Amino acid sequence: MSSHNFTETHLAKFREICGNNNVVTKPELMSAHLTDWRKRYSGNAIAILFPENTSQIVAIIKYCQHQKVAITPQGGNTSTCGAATPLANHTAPQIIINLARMNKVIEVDRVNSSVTIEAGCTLQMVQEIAASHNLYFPLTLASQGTCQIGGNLATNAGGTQVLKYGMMRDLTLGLEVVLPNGNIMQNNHKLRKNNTYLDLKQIFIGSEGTLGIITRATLKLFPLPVNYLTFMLPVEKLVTALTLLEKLKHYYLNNVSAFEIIKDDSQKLYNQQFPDAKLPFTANWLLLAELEINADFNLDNFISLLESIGINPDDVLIASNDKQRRDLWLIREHIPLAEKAYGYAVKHDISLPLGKIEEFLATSMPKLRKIEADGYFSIFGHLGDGNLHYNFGKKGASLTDTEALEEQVSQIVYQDVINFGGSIAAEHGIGIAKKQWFKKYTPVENLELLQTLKKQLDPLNLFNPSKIL
Ligand code: FAD
Ligand code: S2G
Ligand code: ZN
Repeated sequence: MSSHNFTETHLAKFREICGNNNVVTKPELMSAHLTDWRKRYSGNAIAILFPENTSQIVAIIKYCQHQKVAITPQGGNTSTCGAATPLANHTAPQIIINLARMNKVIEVDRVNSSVTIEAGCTLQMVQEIAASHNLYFPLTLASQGTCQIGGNLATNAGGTQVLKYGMMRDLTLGLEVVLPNGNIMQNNHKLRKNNTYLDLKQIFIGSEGTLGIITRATLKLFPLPVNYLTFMLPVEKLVTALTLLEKLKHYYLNNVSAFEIIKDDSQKLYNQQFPDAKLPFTANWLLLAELEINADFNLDNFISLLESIGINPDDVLIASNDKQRRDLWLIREHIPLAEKAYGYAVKHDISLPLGKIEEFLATSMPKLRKIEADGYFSIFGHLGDGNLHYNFGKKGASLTDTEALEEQVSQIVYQDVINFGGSIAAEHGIGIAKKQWFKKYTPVENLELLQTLKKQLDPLNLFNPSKIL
């Protein structure tokens, strides 16, 4: 049979399983799903499937196993490392399975402080559902309107509230996963304690679509914060910010919920791309931090804490109402958008022990400057977690320029990160973008164990083939 007929046979089967209107083949409807958010990677697929329930996914996967059709699971397609993009001219036929039509909220259990949802719910939907029950789901990403909980789980997403609430891994109680052999891994409980041997859900959190499809989850909910103290502060040296962080954590314990920084070059890009939304001030670093506070918060104590480490309270911009608080957060959320609007950059999502960050920057920046004298350093991110988005761009570089730069720059950055005991992938995952560096810097024993696990679960290598490993 010709490959065209094979395709027609596959499509007919997929339509039979999940209905005509849930099998998309029109190029104009497929295109947005075939390239990544940064427009760095693109691939092809014979169709995009939007199954409506777990049993349809089981039937699709069993058929794909039998016919050796590769599968790229997809959520909101906001991956920044090409993890949700099918490969270009892959030998076997491939499909995308997008969970968008599996977006039911199954249960909000107030007493248990948990919510059970289908994986296709967007992060924003879960945040809103929690708030409607006067509860809080703390995962906060600038992509929250689009990204799905399934993708957040498969990438173990982080974001701006990790400092207090942890990453997706820490926010999850239970998971339902359809395995590559079509079996359903039942682990979708709502218990905070369930110590029955290995915690299977943790194998799939961060698996980036390579070990099966996450179809349901039960997530932790938290008390809705009563109020916030949100402030922006210009700092010359990161050590000032880190000293402040230590003081705040000591005094306010676990209520320091966000601690973000923005470097001067990122501020310039922001001012250039969003001229009418001017920054309140510019400095070597801008710190945007937030405390969760309640009625007994005393502003004078906060001011004297600042003064105790030599910070002039007049330099601090404190949000006096919710609108000002939102405006400060919008600045932070728009930094990646400003970068994207400006052009391509060699991007890194790295983490380091907090005490090593300044030394790392002092070591790596001069080397990069040597490669590209007028390159810009757009550095921003989650300082409280030691997680920097460390992006190096050449003014107005094209994609090919950037790709040429990438090899040299990333080699320097990642080697220095490793030398300082850091990670080359703090929260975004590996995908395609970091595959070579992941292989280079992961101990061979670990790689062998990961490959054994992958081969056991997906012997035909049909799930997100050629990503990560
Ligand atoms: P997709 O991009 O669709 O897929 C991501 C990976 O998950 C792929 O490997 C895919 O195969 C797999 N996958 C998707 N759904 C499933 C499923 N149901 N079962 C199994 N595998 C699945 N990330 C952070 O961690 N912190 C941030 O602060 C942050 N900020 C961002 C800001 C912007 C503006 C953008 C564009 C992205 C940002 N991201 C951030 C990256 C991205 O939003 C996250 O990685 C997010 O979790 C991806 O979710 P998604 O639904 O878009 O997944
Ligand atoms: C963030 C966004 C993705 C990027 O805003 O914290 O994770 O552009 C990033 O690096
Ligand atoms: Zn981030």
